Amino acid sequence: MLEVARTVEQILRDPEDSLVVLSGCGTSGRLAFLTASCFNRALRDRQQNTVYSYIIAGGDRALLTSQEASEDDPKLGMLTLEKLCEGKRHVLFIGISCGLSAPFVAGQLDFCLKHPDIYTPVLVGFNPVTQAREETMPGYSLTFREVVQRMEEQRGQRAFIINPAVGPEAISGSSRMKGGSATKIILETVLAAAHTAAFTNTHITRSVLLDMMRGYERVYSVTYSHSDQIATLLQTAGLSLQCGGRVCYLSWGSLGLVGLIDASECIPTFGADYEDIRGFISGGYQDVDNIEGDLTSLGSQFCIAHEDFVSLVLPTLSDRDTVLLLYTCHDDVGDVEKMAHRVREKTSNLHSLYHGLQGDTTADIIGLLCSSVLNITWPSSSTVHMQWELSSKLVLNAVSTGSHILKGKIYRNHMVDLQVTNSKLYHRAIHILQLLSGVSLTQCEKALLKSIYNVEQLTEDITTAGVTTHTLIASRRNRVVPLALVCLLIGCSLSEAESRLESHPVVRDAVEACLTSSQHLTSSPGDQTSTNH
Ligand code: F1P
Repeated sequence: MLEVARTVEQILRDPEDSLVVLSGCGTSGRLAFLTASCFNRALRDRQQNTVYSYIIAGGDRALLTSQEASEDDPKLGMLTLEKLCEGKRHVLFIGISCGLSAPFVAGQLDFCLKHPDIYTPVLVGFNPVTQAREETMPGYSLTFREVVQRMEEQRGQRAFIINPAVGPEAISGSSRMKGGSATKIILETVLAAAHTAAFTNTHITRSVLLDMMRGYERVYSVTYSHSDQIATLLQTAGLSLQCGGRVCYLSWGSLGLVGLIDASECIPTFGADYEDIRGFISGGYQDVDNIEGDLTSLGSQFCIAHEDFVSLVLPTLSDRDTVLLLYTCHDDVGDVEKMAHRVREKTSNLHSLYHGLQGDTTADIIGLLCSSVLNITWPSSSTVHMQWELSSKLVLNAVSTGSHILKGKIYRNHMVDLQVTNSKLYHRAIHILQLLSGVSLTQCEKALLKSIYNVEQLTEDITTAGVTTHTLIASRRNRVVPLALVCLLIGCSLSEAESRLESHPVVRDAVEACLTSSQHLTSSPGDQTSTNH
C-alpha cells in the first residue's frame, strides 16, 4: 500500500500524460467508480487537473444493473484499458477482483505486464494468490492464477498485489459486503495518503496509512454500536419484502451512490426484482457524474432521481413499503424535510439514517416524522464523508441482506436464488447444488442446464454449447437454481418442480419441504460432500 501510495503521489506531482485507472466488474467496478469520482472531486476542489478514471465491465449501465457477462471477457478488458489510456506516458492501473477471479481484470493486468514502460499494475483482491482462479478464460491462453503468478515475479517493483483475506465470497457475500468494504478502505487509504503527501509536501509513512485504517476501524465500532436500530430497520425492510412491498433508499449527496450500489446488487445476489430494493439520489445523474451521462432512456430501472421516485413510486406507496432517508449535515436538510412530508402523506413506514458532526441538532425535526431514527455522530475530520459512506454501506448491506434472509432467499447461509449470469456464478451454482443435494457434479450440472433451458431432456445442442451461451439464456430466466435443486432433491420433472415452487413462494420453505421428504429416501444430503469454493 505504501509503494502504491507513493506512485500515486508521483503522478499527482507530475500529472501530465499520466492516469490512475481503477477497474473492476460488478461491485468492484462500482467501487472503482465511487473512488475515482470522489478523488477527482477532491482534485477539482483544489483547482487541479483530474487524474483518475474508472472502467466497469459492461459500461455505465453496469453501475446500476447486473451486466455480468462482460466479466468473462479478458480481451474486452484489455481493449477497453488500451483505448482509455491512448497517448498516456504513465498509467497506474488498479484492477479489483475480490475473488481474484474476473477474466476482464486478468486481461487488463496481463496487458499491463506486457507494457511495463507505461503501465504499473496493482491487483486488489481478497484471496491468497494460491487461490486465484485456475479455470481457463475464453479465447485466452492464461488463467487468472498464471497472470497473478507473473505479477508475483515482479511484486513490489513493477507490480503490486494487495490481498488481505476477508473470507470466501460464496459464504460471506464477500464482493458486495466484506470484500467491497475492504476495497473501499484500501483504495481510500492509499489515495488519501497520496493526496496529503502531494499537497502538503509531507512523506507517506506506514503510520499515516495505519492511522487512516484505524479511523475506519472506528467506523465499524461506531456503526455497529447502533445494532439495535439497524436491527429495527432490517426487520421493517424484511416485513416489506415478505408482504410484496418495496424498500426505497432516498439519499442525498455521495450517500446516494452507496444506496444505488447496495440496491443494484440485490438482483444478481438474491434473484430480486429491481423494484424490491431500489435507490434514488437527489440530483439524479448530475450527482452520479458518470462518463456516459444520463441513462434514463434505458428504462425504468435506470430512473434514479428523486423526481423519478415522486412520479414512479410515490403514487402507489403504502404502509407495506419501507422508505429510508439517508443524509448528512452537509446536505440540504430543508429538501430532506420536504421529501419526508411527502412520503408521510402516503406511509408512516418512514425511517432515517443521519450522519452528523458533534454539536449539531439538524436531524431533530426530520426525526419527528420518522418511525425509526438512526443518528450517528462523528468527530469532524477531512475524511469524514468517506467514513459516512462506509458506515452507510455497512447499514445498508445489513438491511438488504437481512431482509432477503427474512424473505427466505438464503438457505443454510447459501444464496440459493443467485442469478447464473457469468461463468463464476455458473460454477458456484453447480457447487451449491452439489452441497445441498449430495449428488455428483455431473448430475448437478445436468439439472442446472435443464432448468436454464426449461427442458425435461437435454439435447446435443445444449450439452455442446459453451458456458457463455448457458449464462446468456440463464440471464433471461428466474429461479433457475431453486428449480434445479428441487428436481435433484425429489428426483422429479421440471414441471413438478415448478409447481412445488409455486406452492411455496418462499424459496427456503420449498427447499426445506423437499429436503424433509427426500430424507425418507437418503440419509442427510449435503453432509456427505464438502464445498469446494
Ligand atoms: C465481481 C462480481 C461481483 C458480483 C458477483 C459476480 O467479483 O461482479 O461483484 O457480486 O459475484 O462477480 P470480483 O471480480 O470482485 O470477485
